[in-house]
Amino acid sequence: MEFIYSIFEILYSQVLTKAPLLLGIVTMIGYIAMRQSADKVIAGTIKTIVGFMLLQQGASLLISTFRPILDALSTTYGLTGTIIDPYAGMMATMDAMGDAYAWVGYTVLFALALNLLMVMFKRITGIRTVMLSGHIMFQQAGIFAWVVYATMGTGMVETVILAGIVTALYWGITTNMVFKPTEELTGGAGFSIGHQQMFGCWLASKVAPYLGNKDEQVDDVEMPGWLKIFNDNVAATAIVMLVFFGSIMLALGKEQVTQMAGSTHWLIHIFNTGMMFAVCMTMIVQGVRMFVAELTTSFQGISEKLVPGAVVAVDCAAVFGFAPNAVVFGFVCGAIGMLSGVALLIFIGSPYLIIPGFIPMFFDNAVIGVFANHFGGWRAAWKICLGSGLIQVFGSAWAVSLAGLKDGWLGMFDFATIVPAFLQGMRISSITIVLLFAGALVYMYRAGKALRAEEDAEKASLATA
Ligand code: ASC
Repeated sequence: MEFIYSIFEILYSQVLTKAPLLLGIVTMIGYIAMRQSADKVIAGTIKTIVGFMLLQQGASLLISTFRPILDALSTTYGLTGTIIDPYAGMMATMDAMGDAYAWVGYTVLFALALNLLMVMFKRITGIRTVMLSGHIMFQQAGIFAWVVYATMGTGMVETVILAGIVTALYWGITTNMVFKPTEELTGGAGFSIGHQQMFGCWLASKVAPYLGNKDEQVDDVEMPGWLKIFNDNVAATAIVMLVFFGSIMLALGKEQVTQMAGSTHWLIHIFNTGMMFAVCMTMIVQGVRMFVAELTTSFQGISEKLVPGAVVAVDCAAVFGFAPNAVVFGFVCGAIGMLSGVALLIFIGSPYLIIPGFIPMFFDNAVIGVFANHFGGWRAAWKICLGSGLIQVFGSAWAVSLAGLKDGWLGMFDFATIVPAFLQGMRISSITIVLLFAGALVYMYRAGKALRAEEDAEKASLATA
């Protein structure tokens, strides 16, 4: 048992959850199948790896620069409540579970093994996507393990098995649901989203056509006069974020900003911070373009020459390059929704107060904005993102009231919607878990049927070609 665990652990931590390496391997296999020359195979593989690493560096620089600013805002104004942030949620589960937190590692590995099994039997399960964002998998499995442990009082083996199944169903089904919309958005790049708001993105893609017009994309809006500057993505990001974070920093007061600025003048520091957002976004967009260009071509090789196989589900920032202005637009509308949500919670005297963290505020609303914009243009995007911001706050307050994790909650869209709904069900009766499994089986039955039809049609067309 120990031995199998160690082998799987190495595979998991060194290859499966190293998205750049894994995508590099996918590109390489695709190009080899297409019988490309050695230089093309090597250059394509390297550009996939470097592109994805660039995306990851941009995202982590964004988080390390902007998270402290939002945190400082709540400290300065003495807001006490539950911070919604995936890492704060992870710390809260660690504290709550104590020594039992070690079970989370087993839950991740068991859930990943189940997800891989679902894909191996994809003609039956209909699931072709594997969740591979390693840092996120721990955050999510921790929440599910805690829910099972706390509501059912189970021991290690039962907790790992039940939480592992729930986690695997969440990964497999939601990444699979969002695969088709992601394909449409990326023009067939061959990956899916494996993050924290797959249900949210799928929902946005379904609702958006009713709320706006697909032909009015954020990136295509023609601005009049000097406002034309907003048609340029770098300028638009820098200006919008300078105003947004500039206002927050001014609200912190000169003294605190001077302290944050170190040897730089506080006004220059505010200016630099606004520009920094555009720096990070440029890194992400450039990285996305680099690896998507390679992956899209090589993926044709995989699906034409080899049997269409598993699809990797990766970080949500992977779609940011497809509509950079929608990213900024979605973020701003979502942030307005979240801040209004907090004001409303205070106004109604809610016993559960939520402190918005930067990660849900930016990454969730930005990616939901990209989907909403693609399927319903800017009119759908502002409505959906305003709504998603409100939902993140209210849904998280709902989750916190049920989960008993007051110090931190994951807070991303799916964890403010489907997870509190599951928690509410579990509070009413443990039968909920049986209902969940039944629902999952129905989904897989239907998805399996659709996938078999699709694969058989593809095979038939290849045979005639
Ligand atoms: C998350 C999380 C992060 C970011 C990152 C965005 O949910 O835990 O570190 O989003 O994955 O690129």
